[in-house]
Amino acid sequence: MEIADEQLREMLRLMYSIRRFELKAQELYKEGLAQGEFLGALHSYEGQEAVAVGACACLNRDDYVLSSHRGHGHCIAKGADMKRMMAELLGKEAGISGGHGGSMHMFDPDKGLMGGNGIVGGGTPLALGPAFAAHYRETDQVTACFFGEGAAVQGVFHESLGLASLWKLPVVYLCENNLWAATTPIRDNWAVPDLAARAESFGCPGSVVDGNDVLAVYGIVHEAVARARGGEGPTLIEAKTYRHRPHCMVIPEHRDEHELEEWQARDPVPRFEKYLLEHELMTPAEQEELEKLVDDELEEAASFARESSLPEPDTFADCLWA
Ligand SMILES: Cc1ncc(C[n+]2csc(CCOP(=O)(O)OP(=O)(O)O)c2C)c(N)n1
Repeated sequence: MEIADEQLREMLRLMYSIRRFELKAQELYKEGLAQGEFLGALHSYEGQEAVAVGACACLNRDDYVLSSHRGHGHCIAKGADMKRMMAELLGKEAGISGGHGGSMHMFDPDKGLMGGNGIVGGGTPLALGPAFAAHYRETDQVTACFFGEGAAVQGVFHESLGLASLWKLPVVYLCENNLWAATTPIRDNWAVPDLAARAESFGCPGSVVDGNDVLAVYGIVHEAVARARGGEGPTLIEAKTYRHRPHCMVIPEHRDEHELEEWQARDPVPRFEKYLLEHELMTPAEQEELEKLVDDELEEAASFARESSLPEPDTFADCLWA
């Protein structure tokens, strides 16, 4: 598995972008609260960057992504415009969903982004739609479906995997196991140590990967995408990772701080940055330049979002992509 140096640096740029986007989003959220606004739930992707970036690096522009409620990272990794994403967070007209969706409902069909979802596990059956369409039309498009370990105990997840496997649909089901489903720890959620064990019952391959290692994620998803394009059907992948932030800004934190510290020491972003520097795939000056570029881009995105206007109420019934 060869990845060009340029693509490796692009992967780091996307990881920086996701991390900075989340930090800026939290800033805007608190700014809103201070002004007496309530912006609803905001699920941070901070800590999970390697999963979205490693996986989406294996996809083409016209491949599809089904995201979840924790989906900012998937959107950025699939190429969505961060200015429009930031405007969407604030419910502005220039937002990626016209200000009608907010944090959990960002869509960009031109980039294959089929949206986030407030229903836990809701993306798993929806992924069958574009996957079936690609299969029926005999295109070679693949659908990647991201969901959490909490979604993997929903009945619809099992129905979806069974059907995808039976019909050999080109889907990659990617479970981001961040050990917590809101306040429920994994030990109270799963009777199996690894989700991959369930793959056999669906009749598809399953594997486990270190979700904080972007290159490991890339490697495993690359194989799954090749299987899907080759007509061999779905693959179930479990990426073990951790979210750095509390669940969604509005539910009190229940995690042990030592657990958080332990996982922060395995932070995927500095880990990949160190890899590129040590392998001389990037100079320290290039790294600084990249960070600055992303910081500037996020400042610009935040100003764009603040300055954009709210949508007119009578546009709420419009279909944005008809
Ligand atoms: C069907 C459904 N049940 C419950 C909820 C409330 N809820 C929102 S997020 C969440 C936890 C989801 O955990 P997981 O799938 O592991 O994703 P994570 O938040 O860890 O990324 C729950 C229970 C919901 N939105 N939808």
